[in-house]
Amino acid sequence: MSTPSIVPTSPAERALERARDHLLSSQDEAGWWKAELETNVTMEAEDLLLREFLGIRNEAVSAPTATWIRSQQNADGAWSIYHGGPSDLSATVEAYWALRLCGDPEDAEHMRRAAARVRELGGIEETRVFTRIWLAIFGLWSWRDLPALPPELILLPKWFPLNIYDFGCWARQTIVPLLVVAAHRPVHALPFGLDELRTGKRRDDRRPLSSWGGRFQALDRALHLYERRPLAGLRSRSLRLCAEWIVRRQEADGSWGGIQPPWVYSLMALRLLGYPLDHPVMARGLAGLDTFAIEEDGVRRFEACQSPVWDTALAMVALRDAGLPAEHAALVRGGGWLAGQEVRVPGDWAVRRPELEPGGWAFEFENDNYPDLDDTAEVVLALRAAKSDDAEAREAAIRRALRWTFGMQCSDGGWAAFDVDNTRSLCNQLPFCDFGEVIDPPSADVTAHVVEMLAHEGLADDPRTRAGVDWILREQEPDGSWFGRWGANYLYGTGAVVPALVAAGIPVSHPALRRAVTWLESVQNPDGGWGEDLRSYDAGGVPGRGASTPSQTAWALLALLAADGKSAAVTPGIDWLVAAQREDGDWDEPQFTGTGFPRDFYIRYHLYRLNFPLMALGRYLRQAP
Ligand code: R04
Repeated sequence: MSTPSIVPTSPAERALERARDHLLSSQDEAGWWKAELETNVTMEAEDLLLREFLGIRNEAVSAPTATWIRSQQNADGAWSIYHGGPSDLSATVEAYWALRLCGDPEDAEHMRRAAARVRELGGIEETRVFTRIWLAIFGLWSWRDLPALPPELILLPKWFPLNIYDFGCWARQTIVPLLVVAAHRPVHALPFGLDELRTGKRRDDRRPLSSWGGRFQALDRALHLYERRPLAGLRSRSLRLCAEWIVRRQEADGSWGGIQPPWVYSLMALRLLGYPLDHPVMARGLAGLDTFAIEEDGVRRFEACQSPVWDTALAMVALRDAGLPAEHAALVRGGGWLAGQEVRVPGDWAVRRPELEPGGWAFEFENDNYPDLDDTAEVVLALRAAKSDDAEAREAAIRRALRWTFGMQCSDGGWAAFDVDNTRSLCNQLPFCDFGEVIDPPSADVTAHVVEMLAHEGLADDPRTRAGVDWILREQEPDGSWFGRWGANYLYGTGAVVPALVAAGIPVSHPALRRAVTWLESVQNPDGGWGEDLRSYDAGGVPGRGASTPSQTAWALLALLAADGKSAAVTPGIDWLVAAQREDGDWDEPQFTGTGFPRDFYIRYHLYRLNFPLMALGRYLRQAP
C-alpha cells in the first residue's frame, strides 16, 4: 500500500510529510520501531567492571568502550548524567575508574583533571551507595562502611513493612541480587588503588533518632553486628531463596527486567553462588548483554534498556495522526508485531493481585514479569490505529488489557507504572536507598495515558475512569501544570494530562484546563518553542523553562491543540517545529527529555524528537480551518 499523498501546500504540511516519511523508513521489517535509549557512562563503566569481575574483560571490549567514555568527558574533567548537566560525582568516579582499568595512566592530563574534580566534589567518600558497593567488590572500599544488606530480607512476608514487594519493581530486582553479593562480601583485588580520588574525610550523615532515617541508621548498626555471626541455617535458606527468586525471573533474552542494573547484579550474584559461566542461565545472560551494546565508528556504548514496544506504539499513534489509513502496510505490520508482544503470564504484579488475569504489554522486547500500565495504554491506542487480519484476536487482547488495567488501579484512583498501591514511602528512608526512586506510586503521566485510552475505548463514563480523572484533577500544581514522573517534566505531565482530560469529556472551558493553557502560554520561549531543563526536578528548580526542544514543544502543542487549539501560542509553536526540522525530516535533540528517576537517572529516547512533533503537526493540520 502506498503512502497517501497530501498535496504539500503549507510549510507545516511539508514538514509533516518529511517527518512521516523519515519515520516510515526506520521501521524494522518485523514491524517494530526501536531507537537508541541513551543514559550515561555508568552503564559502560559498570559493563567493564562486571566483565573484570567475571574474568572476561578483553581488549576488544575495553578499547572501544574507553574511547566512548573519554569522548563524553566534560571540559571541567567530570562526567554528567545528561546533556548539559552538572558534573556528577558518582558517574565521574565510575568513568575514571573504568578508564584506569583500561590502562589510562593516572598522570594523563584528562585523568588528572578528572581526579581533581572528583576531590572537589567530595571524593569517593561522598559517592552514592551503588558506586561504593562496586568499590567494595574490588577492595577499594570497606564492606563495613556500607549499609547492611542482609539476605534474610527475602524472608519478610509480603504483608510486613519493607518486604521486597514494598519496593518498586526496578528497585526490587536490583536489591535481591545485591543481597546475595553483599552476603558474600567479595573482594576482587585490582593492581591499582584509587587513593587519588579520596579526600580522607569521613562523611557525617548521622540523623537524629527521632527521625526514620536515624532509626534506620540504628537498625543498620545492629544489622552490622548480626553480620559478624549470622545464623547459619537462616543465612543459607535466605541465599537459596534469593537464588531461586533470581533464576525464576530471567527473561527470554537472558536479561533481568530488561534493564541493566538487575541484569549485572544478578549475574554477579549467581556467579558468587557458584554458577559457572557456561551454566545455561549465565550463558544466556551474558549473550543477551552483548545485544544491548552498540558498536559503531570504533566506539562501544551500552543501552540501559531497550524501548521497542514504547517506540512502536508512539510511532503508530504519530502515523495515525499524520493521516495514514489504518490499512497502511506499516501500521498493519506494526499492529501485528505489537499483538504478538502481549504478556500472557502473571508477573510480580500478581503478588498484590493474585486473582487478576494477565494481560497488557511491557516496554522491552522481552519482559514478561513486568508489564506496565503506560505501555499497555499506548499499545491499545496504537492497535486501534491499525487494521488487523484477525480482528477477533485483536479484540480479545484489548479486552484482556482493559481488564488488567482496571485491576491494576490504585486505591486512590490513580495508576502507577508497574504495581498497585506501591506507596510505602518509608522505603526511601533506608540508608541503602540514596539513589533513585524506590517506590512506584501513581503518577499524573501514567494515569493520563490510561484515562485517554479508556476514553478512546468508550469508557469515559465508567466510574473507574472518573476516579482516574478526579485523581488527576487533584494532582494539578498551583501554577496549573502537572508533574512529569517518566518524562521531563511539567511539560511532559501537562502534555499528557490535557489531551486525556479532554478525551474523557472534561469541557475545554473547565477551570483546570484553562489554568493549564495559561501556564503553557506563560512558559513559551520567545522563539515560539518550549523547553524544560532537567534542573526543574531539583529543589528550587524552575518548572517549564529551558531551551526549546522538539519533543517538549510538541508536548505543549498537544495540550494546547486538545484544549480547543485557539491559543495564540499554537502558531509560533508550529512555526518553531517547522523551522527546526532537518532536511531529512528528523529533528536534532541533544537534550534528554525522558526521566528514569527524577534527579538521579535520565533518558534520551532517540525517537521522541520525531514521534511527538509528528503527532503535533498531524493534529494541528487536522484541526486547521
Ligand atoms: C516512558 C515510560 C514508560 N513506562 C515504562 C518505563 C520503562 C522504563 O523504566 C525503567 C527504565 C530504567 N532504566 N534503568 C533503570 C530503569 C528503571 C525503570 C534503573 C533501574 C534500577 C536502577 C537504576 C536504573 F523503571 Br538502581 C533504563 C513508564
